[in-house]
Amino acid sequence: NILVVGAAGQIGTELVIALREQYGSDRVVASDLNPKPIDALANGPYESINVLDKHRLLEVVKSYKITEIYQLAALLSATAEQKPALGWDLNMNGLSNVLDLARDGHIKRIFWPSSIAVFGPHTPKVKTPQRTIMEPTTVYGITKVAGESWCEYYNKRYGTDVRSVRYPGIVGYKSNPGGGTTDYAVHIFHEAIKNGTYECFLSEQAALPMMYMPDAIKATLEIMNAPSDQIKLRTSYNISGVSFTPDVLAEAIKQHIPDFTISYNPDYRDGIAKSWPSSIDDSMAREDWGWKPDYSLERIVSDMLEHLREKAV
Ligand code: VAH
Repeated sequence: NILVVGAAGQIGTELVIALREQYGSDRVVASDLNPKPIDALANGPYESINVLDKHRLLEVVKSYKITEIYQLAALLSATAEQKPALGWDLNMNGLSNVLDLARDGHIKRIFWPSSIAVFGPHTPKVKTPQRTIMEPTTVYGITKVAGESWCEYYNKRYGTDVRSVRYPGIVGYKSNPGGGTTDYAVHIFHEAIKNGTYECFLSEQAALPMMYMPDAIKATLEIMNAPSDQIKLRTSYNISGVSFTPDVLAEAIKQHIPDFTISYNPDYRDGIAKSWPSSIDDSMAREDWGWKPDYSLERIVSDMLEHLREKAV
């Protein structure tokens, strides 16, 4: 059976939905800090877990006969800058607790998300290669670089079958983002529909690698279902979807909502965005396990607006 830790997060929620569709609701246990599940997680087993509590983790693994864990509990880039110590503790020790379950033979396979946040101001920004200068300047990015090497160490030393992708910013309509620098790319759609205008916390030229949630979920399930010998990288794979700046996204929205307006009021998150790449080279993921994205920016915008308008009525 499968356990998703951090299931109430932006990606976790949609992963649970996709995994329950694929394997049946009863085989996918959703977990997060809150005692009760959010609505989207209520159609199957749910347990309250703090990923820092290794005894609680083992208790749930045993009672549900868990063989695979998706470890998504973490502080994202913006929040971790506000709480550096918690960011380090949760992001590193949460990962360690799950890796130790595999090392000790309690589970067989782990998915752990890395991020384009592993890259920093000295990394080549365009078509950032799989192997290059890292030097992240955020707490979140530091924990992701360390986490990637930690995963590779567990794989090499203990044979731990842990797999990982470096998510770009993710855009989706079934869940809300929580504390990321790329969250503007979700908020803008809600504001465009509700108020016809959006004040962006990044500057208009802040180009970032982004991906539609269906592509992110596809990549996650593909890397987890690939035969182990195809997973040549046990740090984390670059994956990419689209890249855009806030003003390009705003223009694409205006094709559907002509009088939509955007204004810019950059805050500290603009500095984080400027330290990250603008586009990613994902050729190794394509070669090793057949990755390729389906969604263009135009399709993302029309699909987001269509679904959010339905929800808004
Ligand atoms: C964040 N959405 O903004 C996350 C992600 C690449 C961005 O890591 O922190």
